[in-house]
Formats: sequence, structure tokens, C-alpha cells
Amino acid sequence: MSTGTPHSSHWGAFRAEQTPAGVRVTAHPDDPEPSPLLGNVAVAATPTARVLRPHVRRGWWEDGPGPDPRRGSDEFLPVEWDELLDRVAGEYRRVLDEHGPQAVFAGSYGWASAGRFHHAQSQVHRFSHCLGGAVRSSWTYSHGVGEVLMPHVVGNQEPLLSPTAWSSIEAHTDLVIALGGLPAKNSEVASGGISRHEVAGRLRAARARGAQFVLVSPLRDDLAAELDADWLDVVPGSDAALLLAMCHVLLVEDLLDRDFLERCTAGADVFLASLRGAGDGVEKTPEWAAPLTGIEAGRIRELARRAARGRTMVTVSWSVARTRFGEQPLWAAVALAAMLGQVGLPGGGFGHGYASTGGVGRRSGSYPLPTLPQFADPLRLRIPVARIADALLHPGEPYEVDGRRERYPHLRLVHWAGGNPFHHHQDLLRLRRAFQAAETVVVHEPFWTSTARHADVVLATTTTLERTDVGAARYDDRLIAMGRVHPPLGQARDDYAVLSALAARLGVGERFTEGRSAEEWVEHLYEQWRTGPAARAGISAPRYADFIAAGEFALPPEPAEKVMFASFRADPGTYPLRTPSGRIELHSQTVAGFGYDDCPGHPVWLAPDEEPDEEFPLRLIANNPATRLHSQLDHGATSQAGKVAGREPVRLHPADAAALGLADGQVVVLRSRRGSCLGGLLVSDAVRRGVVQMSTGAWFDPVAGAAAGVSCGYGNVNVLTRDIGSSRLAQACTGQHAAVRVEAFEGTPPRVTVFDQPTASGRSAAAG
Ligand code: PGD
Repeated sequence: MSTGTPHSSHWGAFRAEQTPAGVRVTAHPDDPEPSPLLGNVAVAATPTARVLRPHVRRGWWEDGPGPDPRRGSDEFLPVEWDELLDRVAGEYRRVLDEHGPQAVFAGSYGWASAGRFHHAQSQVHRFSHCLGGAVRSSWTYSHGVGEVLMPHVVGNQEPLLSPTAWSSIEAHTDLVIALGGLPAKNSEVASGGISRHEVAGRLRAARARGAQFVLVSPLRDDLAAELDADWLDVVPGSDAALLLAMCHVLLVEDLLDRDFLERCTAGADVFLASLRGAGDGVEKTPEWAAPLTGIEAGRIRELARRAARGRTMVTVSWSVARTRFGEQPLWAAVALAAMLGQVGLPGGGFGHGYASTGGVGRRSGSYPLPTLPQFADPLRLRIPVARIADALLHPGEPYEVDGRRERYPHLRLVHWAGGNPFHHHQDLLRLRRAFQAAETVVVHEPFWTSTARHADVVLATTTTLERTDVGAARYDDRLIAMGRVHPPLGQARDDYAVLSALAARLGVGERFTEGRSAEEWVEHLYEQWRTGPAARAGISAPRYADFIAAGEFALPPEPAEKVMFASFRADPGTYPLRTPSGRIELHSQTVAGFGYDDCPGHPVWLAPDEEPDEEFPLRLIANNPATRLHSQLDHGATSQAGKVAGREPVRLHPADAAALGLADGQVVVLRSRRGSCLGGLLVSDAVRRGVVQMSTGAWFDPVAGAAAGVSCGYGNVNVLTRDIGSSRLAQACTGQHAAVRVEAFEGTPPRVTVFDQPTASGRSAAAG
């Protein structure tokens, strides 16, 4: 192995060493295809965009807590740690005493960084549980639709977390129909870490054996060119129509597996009748789907026949469901796979999220990992994760989710660590108003992200390079002894140190820390795991000192190649699914009973409710980026190398660019009903006509935006997207799509300011 300190990130294991030229990063030698995202790591060790000491927003410091329209544009003052922690503890005490824990939001959604002990959300949750709890969030931005829908349809979340193994696809699948593709960029990352990147190799091996691929996506590069796929460049948001039409072909041409439907599904009669027009009088033929999807009827018919000819895997990326009515394409894909009758067979059936991260399909996640205990949540009050702005703006108002009627709590204190809502949420100008409605916003961040800039209190946090930890992830096969690469920059402290200091001030210090330092905790978690759950699972792991000396520990291989629902398929009576019927529910009486017209009891076609019009004629795809993970290290070398004219790239088909008189490389303005941003144009025929693609994760820069007369001067696509739930069922993120227009930017583009240190008066905070 190369020199340097072992380390790990969501995009790969590596070694890092401090050199006079900065931190040098070398990929793990066993990684067959290391991610280019490693090129972003070194910038974290430089002062650029780092929060080097604690800061406070002037208005909050001087005028006290309360809703404040200055939040997001006020000055920041550097302050001393102790003085600031005293004030934050006092504010916690005020809110808890006057309003109780239901007034504190500590959901802290976000990926933060790799490492089992310093995992920021786990730290905040443990802290708030010591204080009587706080409001938390349910589900994820990644796959919120699947998390709620799949338990109704197949009884659990297996299809989105650990579907049939890649090795099974590699060996057995004849045809992969990939809705949303299997994009290399997303398979490079995995929450918690990934020590070997294998997805591209698996796909190549399947292709070499003879597997064929069909890519269903408006973007050609959602599947590697080397796989030689047929590209169905569907209209964004129309996948459910395509899938229903394929189901219709199987039905009318009698290509369906009636025995499987009989033995293993419930409600097939209702679903099949709906394909023939029951309910709405519309036969879901390929001719019906053609104008909706932009795919000729003949191609749809042929694809259905092809799927029935061999072993077929239908995959739906997480992003396809990250849309309005995103429940429908996912449920329709399950229905198609059920009609093909291959669920539970090697290489057949369906999966949700292959290549959406590198973890899906890799391992079954059956081995335990070292885990920070969080105590029980005394409050148990949650909101759907993507409804945070609604909650802040509409306290006490009712909403529906998954068959329940709930009310939003009145959130006064927002405490966020390890996430970037001003990256991940939709309609950022609305989120800004929502944050302004809070009384106090506390953010732990290593970087001056837009979330930090919308806080009252910014707690300067270390990065993983500045601390030790155990790197491990549920679907990976190694534990990495993450070592400290360099000392903390400025006055940055670990989240644990900050929370320990707050806990002590709030009288729960001993409970929170159990008397251990961070380094003692890391060893303790590892040893607890080694001698407890790992030993019980038959894993013989080295003692901590030996683990550190070796730099890593490889988990044993899993016993057998996973085929999802194999035992259920073989014997549904003995191994029923955890649905009310014990089978795959093609019609769910439970969901039907909720009475939601935006998610009825079986898969249907629901036309998108923000369609292009004269004012906003293009369909935006706001997908995850190829040059960074989400918003992380946007100022890193790989991310910056991908910018166009210093802004986030905007891709447009050559014919659309020509019609608009736009040229490659120029600065453009994107506008939607909600906001506007600058971007740098890339003309590309990998994008369907009528579609514009801009990735998420460029830091929201309202300052540069103001100079340019737009909402964001750098290219944060979430100023354009819509803050609305997928449906009343899942209430999940719908950030993938919006209707927009693109025009030339006239004038001199403003300087991007979002990586600068924020303005401070220079006065000491104590001087007021
Ligand atoms: P990250 O950029 O990973 O985005 O949203 P998420 O909030 O996870 O944010 C993590 C933050 O944690 C960073 O700001 C980083 O600096 C900080 N951090 C890292 N390490 C530490 C630490 O040790 N301590 C502390 N305190 N902070 C740390 C991702 C979310 O975005 C996701 S998962 C998806 S899938 C969504 N996808 C889309 C989409 O497809 N389309 C749109 N329009 N929007 C999306 N948003 C969602």
C-alpha cells in the first residue's frame, strides 16, 4: 500500500499525506476504478471557504432570537467559543422551558462525512435525546418514495436497499431495462464509504456475456456508452405511461405469467382491468403512451415483447421516483416485473436504485457495524424530510402522509449538523423565507455553505481529515481505520466536542459523553462491535491496536449470492411478504383506502402538473452531479474543472440551443416560476430535445445573483425547482423536474462570492 494515512470518504477509500504542496491523496490500491471525486479532497485542508472560528449573525447577537428577514443577508461576527456556547445553551434552555422539545428541530438531514463515530446526525440525535428529544425527520431525499411505497407493495424496503446482487445480474440477465439508467457518476458514491468501485466492471462483464441494455432516460449518458444500449429518450416524467403500455402489450398478447400472478400477487385483476380502461375508459396501449412518452408505439411494443423473451431485470433509479407522482413509475415497474413472472429468479425481476449509489446490489448489508448508541427518542415526533419548509412556514397546520393526518409542530430552534438544506431542498427562496421564520438557527459546518450563511450561529467544525474514526458502510466490505491527516484548521472543533460542551452547560454532560474523549469513543465503539455483534455474526476481527496498525479490516464474504424474494417465489405460503395479502400488491386496498387521487390503489398514469408552456417551454432535469457528491467540496479541483464560464454547466440539445441563438460556453440565465440562476452552457446531443439538464450542488450564491439580477449567480438549480411532495402518500422530494426557460445573459457576469469568507464588521462581538 502507498504511504500516507488511511482514510475514507463517501466516494472512496484512500491514503492521504500532508506535503508542503498540500494534502496528497492516493486511491486505495484495491479499488479497480477509483472515483475522480478524490480530486476534490485536498481543498478541505486549505482555508478556502472554511469556517475557521465560531461566528454569530449580528442581528441575533444584538437583538436576540426571533423571526428575522435579515437571516441570510446579515453580517457575521467572529466570537469566542465559550461565550457563544453559553448563549446557545441559554437559547436551548429558553426554548425547552417555554415550548418543550417539540419546538426544536434536530432532524439534521444530510450525508455529512464518512466515519461511524463522528457521524454528525447521530451525534445531534444522541445529544437531543439526552435533552428530552427534538423533532426529527422521516425518510430521505434519496429514495423517500420507495421508503413509503414499497412496504405497501412488497412489505419492506429491500428493492431499494438490497435487491438482487449485481453478481446475479452479471451471470443471468438477458435484458436490463434501466429506467433512469445506471449512471456511473452515482455509482461512485455510497453513504458511509466505498472501498472498491465495482459497478462499471459488473456491467461490462454482463455485456461481455451477452446481456443487452435498454436505457430509458432523457439523458444518453445515464448509461455507459460501452454497454451499447438502445436509448429510449423518454419525455421526463413519462416513465409510468411507458411501463403501463408495456404491461398492456403483455396482457393483450398473452405474454404474461398467469401462474406467477395467481400465486404471488394480489389485486392483479384490478390492475389488469385498469390497463383495459376500467375506471377511466382509456386503454393503456402503446399508441396511447406514444405522445406522452415521445417514444413510438412500435418501439414500446417491441420492448415489451423483448422483455418477455428472456431473463429481464427492470430497474428504476432513485431519481425517477424523485418526481411529482414518483410513486407511479416505481409501482408500475413492479407490476411489469410481476407480469413477466421473474421476480425471485436469478437476474430477473426488479430493483430500485441499482447504481443510484455504489452500495445497492453490492452486498445484502447483513453484517453489523460499529454504531454510536443514540438512546431512545423520548419525543418520537417526525415530519417527512422534504416538508421542512412547510413545517417552518405553517406551524400547527394539517398535512397528510401515508394515510395519516398530522399537524406541523411549531419549530422555533433549528439545529443542523451534517447536511446542507440550501443545497438539498427545493425552491430555495421559499426555504430562505422558512429559515427566516425560525427564532434561532444553529449550524455546525466545516464550510461556509449557504446553510451556514442562513444561520444565526455557525459552529466551526472539523473535517474527517482532522480526526480519527472507523470508516464503514452497510454495503461495503471493509472497515477503514481513518487516521488524522492534519491538525484542525483555525479553531475548528469536532461536532462531538461542541455537543459535549453544550451538553455540560445543559446539565446532561455526563450522560452524553459517558466520560469518554472522542478517541476513547472510537476505540470503544470498535471494541464493543468486535467482541459483541461481530463475534456473534462469526466475524473474527483484530483488536483495535492491530486494526489501527493494519489500517483496515476486510469483512468476510457473504454466504450466498442474493436473489431478492427467491424463497417467497418458491413458496409464498411459507415465506409470505409482509403485505396485508402476504403477496406483491398490484392493487393495495390499504393505499386505495387512503382515498388519495394523487396516489390511488394501483399504478396509474398521472400527468405531471407542471408542464412546459409558452413562458417556460423547457423541461429541466436537476440530477445529481458527476464532479462532486451533492454540494460537498464544490470548490475542489474536480468540481471546479467541470464548470463552464465559472458557473454550473447547463446542457441543452444543439437544436434547442440554435433555436435560442445560444452558443457553447456562454453564460446563460435559467428561469422558472420560482427563481432564476446563471449557468454556463454546454451544447450536447446527449440531452433529449426540449430538455435542459443542470446538476444540483453548486453553492447557492444570492450575493452574486443580486449583482446579476437573478436569484443565484453561480448555478444552484434548486432555486428553480418546486417545493411540493411526490403525493400525499410519501410526501417525498420532487427535485428532479421543473418547467424552465433559458436565455442569454447580457452584461458582465458577477464574480462568484460564495466561497469567500462572509462579511464581518471587524468589531469583536463582545463589543457589540
Ligand atoms: P451534502 O452536500 O452531502 O448534501 O443533501 P445533503 O444535505 O446530504 O451535505 C452534507 C453537508 O455536511 C455538507 O455541507 C458538508 O460540508 C457537511 N459536513 C461534512 N462532514 C461534516 C461533519 O463532520 N460535521 C458537520 N457538522 N458537517 C459536515 C443531499 C440530498 O440532496 C440528496 S441525498 C438527494 S438524493 C437529493 N437529490 C436531489 C435531486 O435529485 N434534485 C434536486 N433538485 N435536489 C436534490 N436534493 C437532494
